[in-house]
Amino acid sequence: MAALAYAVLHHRSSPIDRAARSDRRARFIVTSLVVATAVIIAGLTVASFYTTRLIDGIGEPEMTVVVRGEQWWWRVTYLQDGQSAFQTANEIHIPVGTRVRLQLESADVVHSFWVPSLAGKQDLVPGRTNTLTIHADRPGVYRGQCAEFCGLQHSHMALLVMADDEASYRRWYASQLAESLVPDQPELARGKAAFLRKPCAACHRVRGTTADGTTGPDLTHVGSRGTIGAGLFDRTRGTLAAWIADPQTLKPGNNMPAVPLTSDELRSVSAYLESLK
Ligand code: HEC
Ligand SMILES: [Cu+2]
Repeated sequence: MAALAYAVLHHRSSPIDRAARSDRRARFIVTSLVVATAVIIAGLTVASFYTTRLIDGIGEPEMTVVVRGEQWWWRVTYLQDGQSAFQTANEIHIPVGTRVRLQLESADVVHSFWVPSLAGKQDLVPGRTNTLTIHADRPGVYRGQCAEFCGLQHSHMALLVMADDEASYRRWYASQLAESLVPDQPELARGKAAFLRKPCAACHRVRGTTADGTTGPDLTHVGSRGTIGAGLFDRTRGTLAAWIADPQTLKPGNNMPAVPLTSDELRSVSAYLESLK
């Protein structure tokens, strides 16, 4: 704008300029358009500044959740006294009306946390911690999406923020804090044994068992999640089986290889995971 103003005021005169200058109407139009543009842009800048402040400055956060972007899912860690209390994936439960600070990190490339109904975008940058404070006035499920192209399955990197009323949030928190359910049926016990015998346990943690891998999502309470594969499917026994049988066709390039299982193992492992409420 400054350069334009300089050019308008200090131009060298030429026959065309002189003709234009004599045309007061043209001059009036140019001037008013320049002024109008400047006023509009300045107005938007001020509005954007105060809106951002309003979103960020909703007060001191009352709790912190660590969200780590991974290709292509969200690792969510709840803290207690600064230590990890439990982990979940792709679904962040928050108590309604509470200011929650998200500590945003990345395991690999730049991702961007974006839940349009709750806050603006914030990048997750490897080697750096960014923060974003969110706050839901009404209970409900708020859908989010990675907003920075982060590789092949970027579009399958969705997340859900579930804003629960205080009582349901407390119930959910207590259930997540608990160790995994002990199978009470032969099929589930077979599923658990197969899960622990196969490479699954090297990548996934199921607290209360010997499975202690951290490459993939924590599955201690995978049966309590609404979705799997970062919003790819609703979580049912069928989608769990489909995912385990062939993750590379359903989400090509993702970091879970297909592990060969017999049909009985596939059935019982899916039933076992489904039972992990
Ligand atoms: C080499 C590591 C690795 C192995 C082995 C592995 N997984 Fe995974 N698993 C992953 C990763 C990484 C994801 C996340 C993929 C994504 O959403 O992009 C995942 C996702 C999942 C999910 C979806 C969880 C959710 O909340 O979205 C389930 C269920 C699952 N794995 C079960 C299994 C089972 C059962 C086995 C063994 C038959 C197994 N995995 C073997 C790495 C692994
Ligand atoms: Cu991403």
